[in-house]
Amino acid sequence: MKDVITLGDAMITFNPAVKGPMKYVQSFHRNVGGAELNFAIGCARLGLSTGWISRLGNDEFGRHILNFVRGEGVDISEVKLVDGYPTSLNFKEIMEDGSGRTFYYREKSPTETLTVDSLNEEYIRQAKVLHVTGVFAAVDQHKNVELIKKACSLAKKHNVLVSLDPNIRLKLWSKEEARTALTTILPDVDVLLTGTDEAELLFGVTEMDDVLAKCREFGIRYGAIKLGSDGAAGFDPDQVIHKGAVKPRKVVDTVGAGDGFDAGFIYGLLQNWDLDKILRFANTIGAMVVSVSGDNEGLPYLEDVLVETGEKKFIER
Ligand code: KDG
Repeated sequence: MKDVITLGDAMITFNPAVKGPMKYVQSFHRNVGGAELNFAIGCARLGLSTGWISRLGNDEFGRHILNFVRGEGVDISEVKLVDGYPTSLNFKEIMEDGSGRTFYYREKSPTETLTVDSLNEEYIRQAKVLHVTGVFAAVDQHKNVELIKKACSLAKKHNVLVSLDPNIRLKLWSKEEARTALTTILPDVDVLLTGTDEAELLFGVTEMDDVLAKCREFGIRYGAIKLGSDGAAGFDPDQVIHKGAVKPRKVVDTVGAGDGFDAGFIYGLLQNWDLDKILRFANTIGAMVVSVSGDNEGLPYLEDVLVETGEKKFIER
């Protein structure tokens, strides 16, 4: 039995060795990225049993990602290496303030070979949570939206909680395409973990109360609106709470912070923590992620988060 499963695209992420405009960067560090994969790694590091459904190119980069994910303790029994589709690449530009841009080379993603028929119902049935995001939906819109909808409907059939992070990447699709596609997924969503811009794009409203009303309309029971340096507002069936941000030691690279937040939120939900504690935990993880370079390198182990929140004493080993 898995606590959490997710499905998505991954890529080799080339992190710049120096900050500043990419056209002047001479060398890069080869790492791994992908929103859903970052989430899976975050969950696994916290101690959740986690599975990732994907396809990678049958090439050296694909094998590197597979080994990396296996090493993180994420179940890869639903990942295959496929011929004819090179593993996707992503070059990152990071500016001095930690903000950045991404340059994708993922026109023909190996996940194009992941079809509705390849979904393993049993794998979904045995999980507690299925996490999906708009990144995967956007990579191969027409097919992947159907695929995600099918995965969600199997999850609902077997009482598996569905969580969605819209994670809208406007390099991959237009606002209109994102809204239309993600709205068709919303009726199956139990947990929504979103940014403010994304909530506005999805629901056409900006005020928190209106966003929450929309969530309730769709039957979304839990969730959070990620407010960046203002923390997050969370809701459950009984309450809405705003929790201020945890100050990062240093903002080095903001990519992946939202995925880390999501992992923390789902972890807390599975522990039956109260909303206040969940938000504090998730915010702490977000702050830890931004203080390290890389999409998932800053994702903490459970013990590290507890040291950060002061619940555990740091023991030097
Ligand atoms: O959420 C972080 C991701 O955006 C990053 O790892 C790369 O999946 C990625 C993407 O498509 O941008």
